[in-house]
Amino acid sequence: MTITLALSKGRIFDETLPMLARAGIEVLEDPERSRKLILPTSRADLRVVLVRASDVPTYVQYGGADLGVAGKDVLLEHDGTGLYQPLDLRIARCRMSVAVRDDYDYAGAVRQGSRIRVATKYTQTARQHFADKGVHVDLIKLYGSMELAPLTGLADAIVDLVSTGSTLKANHLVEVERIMDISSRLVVNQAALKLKREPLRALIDAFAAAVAEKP
Ligand code: PRT
Ligand code: MG
Repeated sequence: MTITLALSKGRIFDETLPMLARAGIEVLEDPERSRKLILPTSRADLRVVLVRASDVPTYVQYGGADLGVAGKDVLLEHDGTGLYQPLDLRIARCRMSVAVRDDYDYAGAVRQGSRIRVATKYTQTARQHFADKGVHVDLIKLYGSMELAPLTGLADAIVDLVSTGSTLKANHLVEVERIMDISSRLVVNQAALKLKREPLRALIDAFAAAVAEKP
């Protein structure tokens, strides 16, 4: 019975690696050097598949992978049917925030009840956030480089992930609201959890032990 773990290249892969190592599992190929999308591990019954970060829930939901690691940002935009989320891995941490140009009076616009144009990849989360605040927004869906939107006049504000804040700073943007803290979660296919119960439970427990060891 082979188990397939879906990861995205970059920070999620890099931060999941040490957690696997604590469980005695080594990924046998480096995704930055190889063009392979299926990577063997030191355990014959476990393989890693590399997918786009936003595709991880889809792979797991439809059984293309038994489990995966996905950011809360991605999961909130995805309909969670068929996904079991047993664990916050506390990796790839950042926050989701509202940011504007440093010369834009966000508080004033909100106070006056103006309609604000907001560009984001995270339309569900943004819609919910502004609805909760009673702020009227027009949402513009983007797939990347959100920081550019306020600089070009496409939008008044963006909703994006912030980690060090240096991307905002480099583009003369300021964080005006923190919406929520973000970290990556383990997601498991519910049908697989029944069919491959023993090995999946063991893996989830190993991840849980690795999380518990984290400072
Ligand atoms: O890059 P790609 O388009 O393939 O997909 P992706 O951007 O969804 O993947 P990836 O690997 O970049 O991010 C995977 C997950 O890491 C996200 O879903 C988040 O849960 C998490 N994460 C943690 C982050 C960041 N920190 C982060 N800083 N994802 C993105 N960023 C970006 C942010 O969007 C902004 O452009 O980094 C920039 C800000 O960083 P600072 O340090 O300058 O503030
Ligand atoms: Mg990225």
